Amino acid sequence: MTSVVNTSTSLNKFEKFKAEKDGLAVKPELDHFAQIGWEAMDQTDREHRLKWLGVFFRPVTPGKFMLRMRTPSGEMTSHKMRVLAEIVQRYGEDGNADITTRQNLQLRGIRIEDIPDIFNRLQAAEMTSVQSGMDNVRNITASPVAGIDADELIDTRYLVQQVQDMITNHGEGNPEFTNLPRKFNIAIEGGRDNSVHAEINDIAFVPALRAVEPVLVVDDEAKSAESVESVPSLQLGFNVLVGGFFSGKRCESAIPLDAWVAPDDVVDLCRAILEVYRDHGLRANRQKSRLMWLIDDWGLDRFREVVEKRFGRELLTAAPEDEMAWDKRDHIGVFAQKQPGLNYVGLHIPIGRLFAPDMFEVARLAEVYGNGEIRLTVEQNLIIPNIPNSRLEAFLQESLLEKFSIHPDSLVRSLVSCTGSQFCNFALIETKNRALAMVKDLETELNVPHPVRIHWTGCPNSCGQPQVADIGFIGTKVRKDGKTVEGVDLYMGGKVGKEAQLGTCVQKGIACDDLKPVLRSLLIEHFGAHPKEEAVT
Ligand code: SRM
Ligand code: SF4
Repeated sequence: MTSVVNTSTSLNKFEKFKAEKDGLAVKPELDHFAQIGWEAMDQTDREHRLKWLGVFFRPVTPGKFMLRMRTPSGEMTSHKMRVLAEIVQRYGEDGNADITTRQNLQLRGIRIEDIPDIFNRLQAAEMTSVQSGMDNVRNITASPVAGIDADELIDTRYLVQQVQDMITNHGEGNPEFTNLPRKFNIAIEGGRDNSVHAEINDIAFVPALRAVEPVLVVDDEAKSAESVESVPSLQLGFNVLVGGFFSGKRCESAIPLDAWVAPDDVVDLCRAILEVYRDHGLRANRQKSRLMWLIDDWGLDRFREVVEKRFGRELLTAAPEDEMAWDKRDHIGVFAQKQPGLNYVGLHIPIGRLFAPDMFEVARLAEVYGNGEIRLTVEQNLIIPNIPNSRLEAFLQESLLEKFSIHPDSLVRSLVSCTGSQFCNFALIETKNRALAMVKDLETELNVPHPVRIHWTGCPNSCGQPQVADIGFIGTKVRKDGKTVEGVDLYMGGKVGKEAQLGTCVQKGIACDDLKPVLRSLLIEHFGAHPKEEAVT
């Protein structure tokens, strides 16, 4: 079945080109594109439709494309990492890879003439980049320590994979879901600490215990007919949240659908919600097309009813409480796994940026000390799991840990940044390098007792999730000394974990050149930082 597209005349330009030719239709044309080169390609194919395959034309670096992977649950292997390292290695200084805020990888420097070969390599390594951009479901996130966390409730990795397989037809591309009204985010949390930022996804599954079908229990002691009673059994499943999103015009936390599903129903519920969104989502104005706009339009009750109909069976009401009871962890450092004698080690990757030699080295360490597994986090860091106690000391002596520390300083530790103007044409400011330089500078001046989550994002699209941060910066342009210069709007108060809430704008239009002292004062006034010389005296 292909998607049902609204044919109203008020279609915006994106809807028009999608109706003319589906994004996936460029897949069989890749050899041709490789032969003719990027300059000779049809502009819409090059700048838009290729994103259905995860290939992003970068107007900032024309001819050097970005390739956005799909990394369900942030799960990688040393083999996959090596394949990606080989891909970026061939582009020399242009080649690198960023860990993204959806625990995913984006490769840079890619030439269109290499795409057919790259896609063959990805397929051989069981990787895909399909449907990772534009009006598709993005990388599906989960706890980065799923399956190894001693305190986890549900290992959700198989569910994440099944949902991805349903949406992408096992990585081949699935025209059923390639014409959504807009992008779509799904997260499936199985731990206690909301490691996925559930509240900022269009659909989030959060672990919850619910009483289901009463069962008959015989009281063995009394062994009488009267002692037979009906008690509900508690089952671990998920409460469902819907409609969370950030956009330039509006940011909303997801709201409860008042539904609970057993793990076995997760795939079907995702399908039902996606079909409802695809067939009824608003398509006239791209600024008003995300799922929450449909929920607003219909009201939550009607939305739930229509979803239930598609789901094809009764949706149970939500469990009264979910099980996300912990503060959020950042996973940096050494942690015992649920498997006795094994450890996972979280490495801090400054602003998420990796180069080919780093990637080869990460792959080597994962193989030599662990079992080859690697995990990515939404904080743009990575984890090497399955390191036996006996190998831990040797692992911690490896020189890569000098670059990717397990005990970074408090400011750099929780620093997150979107791509910014180095590669992104939406950017109003440079982010990654500036963010890193500023906190490094401040770390030489201040003692900061606890990690402070500072998130930078280059424009109001909020890819760097500034609203979940203790301190968030959104790039903007400001006037200073009669000139237009790079600046930021300052956000504060984002809370993550059990009672997550979005931060709000507390100050607008600070020129980046004036920002360091502002940040310094915030750290001293709100986060217990002390100037270093003061601490000494
Ligand atoms: Fe994003 C568009 C980068 C996570 C909201 N995002 C873009 C584009 C594709 C714009 C473009 O074509 O240049 C950026 C690519 C720049 C580049 O070259 O890297 C871009 N977004 C990113 C990444 C790489 C930021 C990062 O450094 O980690 C993240 C990739 C995630 C992934 O692996 O798929 C990324 N973007 C997000 C998030 C955070 C999240 O998902 O938790 C958001 C906010 C949450 C949300 O979507 O509700 C986000 N990106 C946007 C938006 C605003 C969406 C909207 O509804 O208006 C855009 C613009 C758009 O879609 O029109 C956008
Ligand atoms: Fe680009 Fe803006 Fe997203 Fe940063 S927030 S990656 S500048 S679209």
